Amino acid sequence: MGNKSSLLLREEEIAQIHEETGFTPNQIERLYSRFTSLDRNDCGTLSREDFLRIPELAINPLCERIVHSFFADSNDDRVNFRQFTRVLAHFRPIKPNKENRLNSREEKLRFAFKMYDLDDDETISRDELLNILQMMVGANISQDQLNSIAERTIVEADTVGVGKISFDDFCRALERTEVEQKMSIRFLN
Ligand SMILES: [Ca+2]
Repeated sequence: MGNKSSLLLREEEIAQIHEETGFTPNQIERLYSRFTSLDRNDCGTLSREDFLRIPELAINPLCERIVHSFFADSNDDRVNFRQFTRVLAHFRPIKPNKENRLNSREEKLRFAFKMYDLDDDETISRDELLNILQMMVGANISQDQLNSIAERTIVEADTVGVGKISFDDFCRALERTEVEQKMSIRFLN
Protein backbone atom coordinates (compact mmCIF):
# COMPACT_ATOMS: atom_id res chain seq x y z
CA MET A 1 0.00 0.00 0.00
CA GLY A 2 2.77 2.59 -0.56
CA ASN A 3 2.52 6.14 0.60
CA LYS A 4 -0.23 7.04 -1.84
CA SER A 5 -3.08 5.83 0.36
CA SER A 6 -1.84 7.47 3.54
CA LEU A 7 -1.31 10.72 1.75
CA LEU A 8 -4.68 12.41 1.77
CA LEU A 9 -7.10 11.03 4.29
CA ARG A 10 -7.18 13.25 7.34
CA GLU A 11 -8.45 12.22 10.75
CA GLU A 12 -11.44 14.50 10.54
CA GLU A 13 -12.42 13.21 7.13
CA ILE A 14 -12.31 9.67 8.46
CA ALA A 15 -14.47 10.73 11.38
CA GLN A 16 -17.00 12.42 9.08
CA ILE A 17 -17.20 9.44 6.75
CA HIS A 18 -17.54 7.08 9.70
CA GLU A 19 -20.41 9.18 11.03
CA GLU A 20 -22.10 9.32 7.65
CA THR A 21 -21.68 5.74 6.47
CA GLY A 22 -21.07 3.58 9.51
CA PHE A 23 -17.84 2.15 8.07
CA THR A 24 -15.18 1.79 10.75
CA PRO A 25 -11.99 3.88 10.43
CA ASN A 26 -10.12 0.72 9.51
CA GLN A 27 -12.60 -0.09 6.73
CA ILE A 28 -12.39 3.49 5.51
CA GLU A 29 -8.62 3.24 5.21
CA ARG A 30 -8.98 0.04 3.22
CA LEU A 31 -11.64 1.52 0.98
CA TYR A 32 -9.40 4.48 0.46
CA SER A 33 -6.52 2.36 -0.63
CA ARG A 34 -8.87 0.63 -3.05
CA PHE A 35 -10.15 3.93 -4.27
CA THR A 36 -6.65 5.23 -4.96
CA SER A 37 -5.69 2.05 -6.78
CA LEU A 38 -8.69 2.51 -9.09
CA ASP A 39 -7.80 6.15 -9.59
CA ARG A 40 -5.27 5.60 -12.32
CA ASN A 41 -4.59 9.26 -13.02
CA ASP A 42 -4.18 10.17 -9.36
CA CYS A 43 -6.72 12.95 -9.65
CA GLY A 44 -8.69 12.13 -6.50
CA THR A 45 -11.83 11.16 -8.41
CA LEU A 46 -13.00 8.15 -10.40
CA SER A 47 -14.45 7.97 -13.89
CA ARG A 48 -16.93 5.40 -15.14
CA GLU A 49 -14.11 3.40 -16.71
CA ASP A 50 -12.32 3.25 -13.36
CA PHE A 51 -15.35 1.53 -11.85
CA LEU A 52 -15.34 -1.18 -14.46
CA ARG A 53 -12.04 -2.38 -13.03
CA ILE A 54 -13.77 -3.48 -9.81
CA PRO A 55 -14.09 -7.25 -10.30
CA GLU A 56 -17.08 -7.61 -7.94
CA LEU A 57 -18.95 -5.14 -10.11
CA ALA A 58 -17.76 -6.33 -13.49
CA ILE A 59 -19.32 -9.76 -12.92
CA ASN A 60 -22.64 -8.31 -11.77
CA PRO A 61 -25.30 -8.34 -14.50
CA LEU A 62 -26.49 -4.97 -13.23
CA CYS A 63 -22.99 -3.55 -13.34
CA GLU A 64 -23.79 -0.70 -15.68
CA ARG A 65 -26.76 0.36 -13.58
CA ILE A 66 -24.86 0.14 -10.31
CA VAL A 67 -22.01 2.20 -11.73
CA HIS A 68 -24.59 4.71 -12.91
CA SER A 69 -25.86 5.09 -9.35
CA PHE A 70 -22.44 6.22 -8.16
CA PHE A 71 -22.78 9.20 -10.45
CA ALA A 72 -26.24 10.27 -9.32
CA ASP A 73 -24.87 13.08 -7.12
CA SER A 74 -22.08 14.04 -9.46
CA ASN A 75 -22.20 17.08 -11.71
CA ASP A 76 -19.05 16.42 -13.66
CA ASP A 77 -19.17 12.65 -14.19
CA ARG A 78 -16.47 12.06 -11.60
CA VAL A 79 -16.86 10.52 -8.16
CA ASN A 80 -14.81 11.59 -5.16
CA PHE A 81 -14.01 9.41 -2.16
CA ARG A 82 -16.83 10.78 -0.07
CA GLN A 83 -19.44 10.01 -2.73
CA PHE A 84 -17.84 6.63 -3.28
CA THR A 85 -18.25 5.60 0.38
CA ARG A 86 -21.77 6.98 0.56
CA VAL A 87 -22.94 4.74 -2.29
CA LEU A 88 -21.06 1.72 -0.97
CA ALA A 89 -22.70 2.22 2.42
CA HIS A 90 -26.00 1.09 0.89
CA PHE A 91 -24.47 -2.33 0.41
CA ARG A 92 -23.18 -2.66 3.95
CA PRO A 93 -24.75 -5.67 5.60
CA ILE A 94 -27.12 -4.70 8.41
CA LYS A 95 -25.96 -5.76 11.83
CA PRO A 96 -28.31 -5.82 14.81
CA ASN A 97 -28.19 -2.56 16.77
CA LYS A 98 -25.71 -1.11 14.35
CA GLU A 99 -28.03 0.14 11.69
CA ASN A 100 -26.97 3.24 9.86
CA ARG A 101 -29.34 5.38 7.84
CA LEU A 102 -27.71 4.48 4.54
CA ASN A 103 -27.94 0.73 4.91
CA SER A 104 -31.42 0.57 6.40
CA ARG A 105 -34.01 -1.55 4.62
CA GLU A 106 -35.75 1.57 3.34
CA GLU A 107 -32.56 3.02 1.87
CA LYS A 108 -31.64 -0.29 0.27
CA LEU A 109 -35.08 -0.43 -1.33
CA ARG A 110 -34.82 3.18 -2.43
CA PHE A 111 -31.46 2.44 -4.00
CA ALA A 112 -32.77 -0.64 -5.81
CA PHE A 113 -35.81 1.30 -7.01
CA LYS A 114 -33.58 3.97 -8.53
CA MET A 115 -31.69 1.34 -10.46
CA TYR A 116 -34.92 0.48 -12.25
CA ASP A 117 -36.21 4.01 -12.58
CA LEU A 118 -33.95 5.18 -15.36
CA ASP A 119 -35.74 8.42 -16.18
CA ASP A 120 -36.11 9.41 -12.49
CA ASP A 121 -39.85 9.97 -12.69
CA GLU A 122 -40.42 8.04 -9.43
CA THR A 123 -42.22 5.19 -11.13
CA ILE A 124 -41.06 2.03 -12.85
CA SER A 125 -42.60 1.64 -16.28
CA ARG A 126 -43.01 -1.61 -18.17
CA ASP A 127 -40.04 -0.76 -20.39
CA GLU A 128 -37.83 0.04 -17.44
CA LEU A 129 -38.73 -3.25 -15.83
CA LEU A 130 -38.13 -5.10 -19.07
CA ASN A 131 -34.76 -3.47 -19.39
CA ILE A 132 -33.60 -4.77 -15.99
CA LEU A 133 -35.06 -8.22 -16.62
CA GLN A 134 -33.13 -8.43 -19.85
CA MET A 135 -29.88 -7.58 -18.09
CA MET A 136 -30.48 -10.10 -15.35
CA VAL A 137 -31.56 -13.11 -17.35
CA GLY A 138 -29.71 -12.32 -20.54
CA ALA A 139 -30.52 -14.61 -23.44
CA ASN A 140 -31.87 -17.45 -21.33
CA ILE A 141 -35.50 -16.48 -21.74
CA SER A 142 -37.35 -15.54 -24.91
CA GLN A 143 -38.56 -12.01 -25.50
CA ASP A 144 -42.18 -13.19 -25.31
CA GLN A 145 -41.63 -14.74 -21.92
CA LEU A 146 -39.88 -11.61 -20.68
CA ASN A 147 -42.74 -9.47 -21.89
CA SER A 148 -45.25 -11.55 -20.03
CA ILE A 149 -43.16 -11.57 -16.84
CA ALA A 150 -42.93 -7.77 -17.00
CA GLU A 151 -46.65 -7.51 -17.70
CA ARG A 152 -47.58 -9.78 -14.83
CA THR A 153 -45.21 -8.08 -12.40
CA ILE A 154 -46.71 -4.69 -13.16
CA VAL A 155 -50.29 -5.94 -12.83
CA GLU A 156 -49.50 -7.59 -9.51
CA ALA A 157 -47.53 -4.71 -8.04
CA ASP A 158 -49.45 -1.73 -9.34
CA THR A 159 -52.16 -1.06 -6.79
CA VAL A 160 -53.42 2.16 -8.32
CA GLY A 161 -53.97 0.74 -11.79
CA VAL A 162 -51.81 3.19 -13.71
CA GLY A 163 -49.66 0.51 -15.34
CA LYS A 164 -46.57 1.61 -13.46
CA ILE A 165 -44.91 0.71 -10.19
CA SER A 166 -44.54 3.41 -7.55
CA PHE A 167 -42.03 3.26 -4.71
CA ASP A 168 -44.83 2.21 -2.34
CA ASP A 169 -45.87 -0.60 -4.69
CA PHE A 170 -42.26 -1.63 -4.93
CA CYS A 171 -41.84 -1.84 -1.15
CA ARG A 172 -45.08 -3.77 -0.81
CA ALA A 173 -44.08 -6.22 -3.52
CA LEU A 174 -40.80 -6.85 -1.76
CA GLU A 175 -42.32 -7.01 1.70
CA ARG A 176 -41.49 -10.65 2.20
CA THR A 177 -38.15 -10.53 0.46
CA GLU A 178 -34.89 -10.56 2.31
CA VAL A 179 -33.74 -7.27 0.88
CA GLU A 180 -31.18 -6.93 3.64
CA GLN A 181 -29.44 -10.06 2.40
CA LYS A 182 -29.78 -9.47 -1.31
CA MET A 183 -28.66 -5.88 -1.18
CA SER A 184 -25.54 -6.62 0.81
CA ILE A 185 -22.28 -6.94 -1.00
CA ARG A 186 -19.21 -7.79 0.97
CA PHE A 187 -16.89 -5.32 -0.59
CA LEU A 188 -14.27 -5.69 2.09
CA ASN A 189 -12.90 -9.15 2.66
CA1 LIG B 1 -39.38 5.74 -14.59
